[in-house]
Amino acid sequence: MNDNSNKIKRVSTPREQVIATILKNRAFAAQASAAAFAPANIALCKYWGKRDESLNLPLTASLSVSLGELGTQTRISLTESETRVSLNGQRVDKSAEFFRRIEQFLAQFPWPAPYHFAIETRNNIPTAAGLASSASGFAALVLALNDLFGWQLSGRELSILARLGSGSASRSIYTGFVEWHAGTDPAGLDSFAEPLEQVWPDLRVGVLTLKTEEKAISSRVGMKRTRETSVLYQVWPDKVRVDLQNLKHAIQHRDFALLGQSAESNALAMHATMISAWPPVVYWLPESLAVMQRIWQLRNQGLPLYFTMDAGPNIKLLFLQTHTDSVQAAFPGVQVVAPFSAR
Ligand code: 2P0
Repeated sequence: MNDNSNKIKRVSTPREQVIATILKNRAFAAQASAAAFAPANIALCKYWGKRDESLNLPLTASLSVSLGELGTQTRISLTESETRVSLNGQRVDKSAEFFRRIEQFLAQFPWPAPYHFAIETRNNIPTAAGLASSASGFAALVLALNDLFGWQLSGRELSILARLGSGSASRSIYTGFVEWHAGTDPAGLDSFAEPLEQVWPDLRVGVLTLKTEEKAISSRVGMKRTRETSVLYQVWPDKVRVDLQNLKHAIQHRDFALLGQSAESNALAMHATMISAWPPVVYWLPESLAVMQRIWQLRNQGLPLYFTMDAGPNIKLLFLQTHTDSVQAAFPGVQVVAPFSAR
């Protein structure tokens, strides 16, 4: 072993360089504690596939709607001793994946001294059930850090930091309809989310939780495998381009049929790319398909009801406020969310 080995300065990673760029000239004087909420978000046009894995840079743009009061509340403070994390009131073991992801994320910041944190995080959505809890989790953490240190970062900077924790977290910095621009910069300084100005007070999202256990294949692994092995993935960017354009048109003109069809078709196309990956990535359960078939049946009978799905078996229904009773009658367990109602 070379005696000089421990004197060689470690080369900073691309992530550390991006974080250092964003935090250049920012002070690190912490207040006692800070807390922030970030909403979960459901993509109407999905993020599926990265052009850069180390920076969570997507191959395509995506567009989401946030889930109102469903999301993550995080309180953070500095501690003298080691970093502690609690999730929903339970201390998280240091060896747990949840702890390690937070610890690794924080380790990339240019702290002036070895800081330790006490982090209390609460999700009111099932963790890792395909309901985007890592998105609201990293967004809430970044918002809380910004508050703790008084950095006063812009929305764009917050979105980039959150993206480094989890891609979809870039969108959870905002409420309402949010577009995440793919960007072309190798460092990803142009890959951030922005809110759309339009609101749609009558829009409803119905969360149908069919399974709350952790999934066998993480989205990170699933999207990498899909990009590398699925022949259908080649047409995914074209599909996204069309759906994104139609979704924006639908939002602008409150054309619900166009919104529903674009979102449902986008989700099914994403799942088609996964199913054709090798080994196949299949998140559907028999119950998922049964729900889809019921939705198609109801729609044939005249109910304007559509759905979207993420990297899990759960289904999110899309409908308008006026059809809430019919949807609840058909799906008694549904949790109805009004993304644009006042909090
Ligand atoms: C989305 N998903 O747009 C898509 C649809 C899942 C299916 O964003 O590796 O947890 O942390 O960037 O953000 C889930 O992916 O992945 C996701 P990483 P992330 O909501």
